[in-house]
Amino acid sequence: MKESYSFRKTEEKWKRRWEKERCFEVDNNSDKEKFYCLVEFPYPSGEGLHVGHPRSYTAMDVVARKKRMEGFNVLFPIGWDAFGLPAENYAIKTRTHPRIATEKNITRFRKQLKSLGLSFDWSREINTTDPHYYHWTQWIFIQLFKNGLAYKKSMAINWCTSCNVGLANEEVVDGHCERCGGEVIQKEREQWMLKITDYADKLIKGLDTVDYPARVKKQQLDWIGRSEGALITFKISTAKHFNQSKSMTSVEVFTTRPDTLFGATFLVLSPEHPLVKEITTPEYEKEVTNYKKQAQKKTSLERTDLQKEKTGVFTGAYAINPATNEQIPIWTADYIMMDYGTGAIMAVPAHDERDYAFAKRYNLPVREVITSRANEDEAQTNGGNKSYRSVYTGEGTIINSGKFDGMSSKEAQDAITKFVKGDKKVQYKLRDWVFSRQRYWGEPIPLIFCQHCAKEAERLRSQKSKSAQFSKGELLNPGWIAVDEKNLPVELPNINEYRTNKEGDSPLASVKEWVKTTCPKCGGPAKRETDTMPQWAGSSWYYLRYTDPHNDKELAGKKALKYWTPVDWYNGGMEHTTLHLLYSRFWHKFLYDIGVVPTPEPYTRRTSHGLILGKGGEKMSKSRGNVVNPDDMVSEFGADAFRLYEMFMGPFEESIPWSNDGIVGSERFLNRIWRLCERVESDGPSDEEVVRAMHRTIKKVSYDIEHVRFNTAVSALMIALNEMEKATVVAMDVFEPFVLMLSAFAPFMAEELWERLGHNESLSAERWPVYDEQLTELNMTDIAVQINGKTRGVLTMKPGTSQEDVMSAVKKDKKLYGYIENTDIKRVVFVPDKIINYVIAKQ
Ligand code: ANZ
Ligand code: ZN
Repeated sequence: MKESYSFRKTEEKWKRRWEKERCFEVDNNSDKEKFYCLVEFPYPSGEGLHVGHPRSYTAMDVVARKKRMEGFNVLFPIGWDAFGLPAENYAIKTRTHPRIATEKNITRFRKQLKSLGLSFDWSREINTTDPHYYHWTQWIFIQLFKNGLAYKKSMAINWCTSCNVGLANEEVVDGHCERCGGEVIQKEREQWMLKITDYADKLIKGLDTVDYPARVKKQQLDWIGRSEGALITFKISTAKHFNQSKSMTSVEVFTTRPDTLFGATFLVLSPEHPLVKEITTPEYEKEVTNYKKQAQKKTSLERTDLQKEKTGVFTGAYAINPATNEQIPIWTADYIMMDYGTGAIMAVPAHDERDYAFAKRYNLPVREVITSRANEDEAQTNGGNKSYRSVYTGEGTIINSGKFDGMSSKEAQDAITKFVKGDKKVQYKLRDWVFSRQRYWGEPIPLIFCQHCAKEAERLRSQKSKSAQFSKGELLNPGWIAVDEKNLPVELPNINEYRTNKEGDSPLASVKEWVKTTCPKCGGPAKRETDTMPQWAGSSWYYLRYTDPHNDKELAGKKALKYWTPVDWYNGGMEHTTLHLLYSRFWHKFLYDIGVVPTPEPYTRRTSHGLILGKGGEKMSKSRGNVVNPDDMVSEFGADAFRLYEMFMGPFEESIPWSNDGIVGSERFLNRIWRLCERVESDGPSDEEVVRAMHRTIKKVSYDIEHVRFNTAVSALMIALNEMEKATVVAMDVFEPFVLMLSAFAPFMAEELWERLGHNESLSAERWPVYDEQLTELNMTDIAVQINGKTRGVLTMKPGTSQEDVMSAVKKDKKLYGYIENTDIKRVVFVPDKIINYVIAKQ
């Protein structure tokens, strides 16, 4: 009955059976303990699946399959993050509705994923562009709006000149659009913003309660960028000379080092700071105006780069240092950004690198106000000559600061802030989330503008009265009224011109009959918001929808959320650490605060996979011609070999180049297993050695899967196969557990083998093998090595090792061999497994 393995037949057969028997569909009502295992759902692009996708999916499939066999009720869902620019750009070119292209792409992706034998619960498939889904995306937005977390703001936004779309800072890479590479300029526009900054501290604190890799936590912390400091006010001493308006009599700076205030020898304003125009004296006007124009052309990266030479110009105006009462000059320089702190700084060249470089260049005074022992020592070794070889930015003791001299710089922070009546202030790098897109293929923002209600809201707002009639958001944004929740979803109307107009309005603005509506509040004539949401919206809460995907009353039922959330294990790319992960944690925390979800964090554990690179180690891309198509791999080598190779290719978290030899190796491994099956005896036991080897394998594979070491788990299976091949008797007692473990990685072949071993049911319902700790211990014995009856050392050897083999082991041991080298051995006494005694002639 020698029959070579046909992966094609086997894969077709089991795909059909799993589907027919609904092996991987899960019930929300179960007594079993739950395990929620999540992968980042894909954007169904026109290119189809990339070999990078299955790395994450297969790994989580291995976990899901193991957990299921361990008796957990496992939720392992999949869906489509399907709003996005490629489908829209395609629509602009061809005038086909993006839905059509999207549906076609989804059909292809679905087929590809199914061919890989991933044990997703397909009954829970979701699609962010489905009105049944975005109904709830819009609903969440309305809750954010009603709670005052959404506001409209006119701002200079990043504008991609080629997509004609506003971009979030994150979507701009080196002054170019992250998606299309087009040039990005600044454009003034009204945008909906989400106040993620209100959640900055919660987002930081929550990190203590979750199991994320250290580098992921660090990236989130850096992105939020919390700084404690102070706001300090400087009077402008020259103001009275040319204008008396109150706003320009002083300037506020943000500093993290108020302890250095006595060393502040000049002020610097960002070129965009509104005061620059007002305070600049006539003789410096031309220079300042020119400088502002130059600054506009630079990206923020160019401006803040520490290596770049600092430039700036004097405004002609002066301020008073509130600590020293000295008059100090006010400059404007582009290394100061308008969107951080107050857009103005006190420059302390003695203790800040950038200020120092600036002061040296423009010959401004440097006054040292902090000293440290280390600094002094350094000066000593320099022949006592205290020159500024470097700027001392650390903590130390206050000097040159009047009554604060001698105080530690730490203490002086508060003391000096108080002395000048400054305010303590916490500052974040995190910005509010620009939530508007002037695009068609996104969720319509479910708001309506009403002139009539605008007046009423303004009136209530100016009286500062709370209103039962208007929500927080409606008072914050007079005239903007939330769509009645009963009327959700606000569906995208059908159109055939997908371009933004010249003003940069969304294509929806041209659909007059859609825009025209009535106010949900007063019934008067009103207009719909025509901006749509960014692509990040749908993915900010999708993991909640999977728990109850067909619910049309709520985003998900309370019971389902209580049972399934939080997600136990979420794997995704490092590129999503700062945006997607932060956005979804923000929405989740908000939903927790309003009582919609039962836990404060969405994901208990997060892991990240590395990229799969092209053959030479370069990024895979069409233009390099190094893209590996998973379909080709599956049809040539089979899905199991493909999966095994993706897991075996290297440490999961590292980027690894693809190699076809590697997948050939996986195929060979599978064929060896198939051949071995033929000599498996139904009655055991197998050789003791191989039984022990299998227990060790179970231990290692189980541990490695939990610890993201999929590659070493596969190599443990390979070692186990070698052991089985060497054994004289291989029976069911070792082969069955082997097949069960294999099923996590190569489920098709494992099912087929399981059937050949005489089982009728799919092995997905079987139990994950367990090991006996004692049997995992290496079976060894200690042999005492004696010289004339005196023990000189011990050798650890397998039981039953012959005298000859023990003697050659002694010879290989330098120390032991030293005792018998060049001696006259009279005889050797050997007690198997216990003692070897060399009787030598006395010298
Ligand atoms: C005086 C000072 C003295 C400062 C000193 C530092 C060292 P982080 O930690 O990033 O929050 N700063 C404030 N606003 C700025 C802006 N809009 N653009 C560029 N720089 C700005 O940094 C806070 C420090 O960065 C602030 O503290 C300020 O310089 C500068 F020995 O004030 B510091
Ligand atoms: Zn109204």
